[in-house]
Amino acid sequence: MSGKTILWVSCGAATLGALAFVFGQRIVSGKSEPPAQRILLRAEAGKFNGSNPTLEVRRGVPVEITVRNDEPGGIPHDFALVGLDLKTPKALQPGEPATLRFTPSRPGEFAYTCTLHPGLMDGRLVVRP
Ligand SMILES: [Cu+2]
Repeated sequence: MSGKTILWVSCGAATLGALAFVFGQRIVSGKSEPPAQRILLRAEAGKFNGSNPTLEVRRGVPVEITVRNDEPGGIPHDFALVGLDLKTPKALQPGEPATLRFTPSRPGEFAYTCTLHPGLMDGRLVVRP
């Protein structure tokens, strides 16, 4: 496989991951309530969604991040948004989900991680203005 092909394959996988997982918007009936920005992160094979994707959300719009441990073999994971002081209440055992809800009040970039596997499950959350 040439270097060019490898690059194309990894770009394709990253794009698919971003499309599949970053935005799942819910339609609500009331005009005053903005739709929540819903994100599903599956912890599997020591990564979130296969590639620790950059998550993009908008300031002032509620966010729901559901983290599910899909790791076979009894390895626990958690999820923390560094700098936003948000974390799953405990380590998640295989098959266990947890949902974090918050409304970002300022734009910026924040690191996310699994505190049990630092350096392996690290990514970024970007809050757009
Ligand atoms: Cu982990």
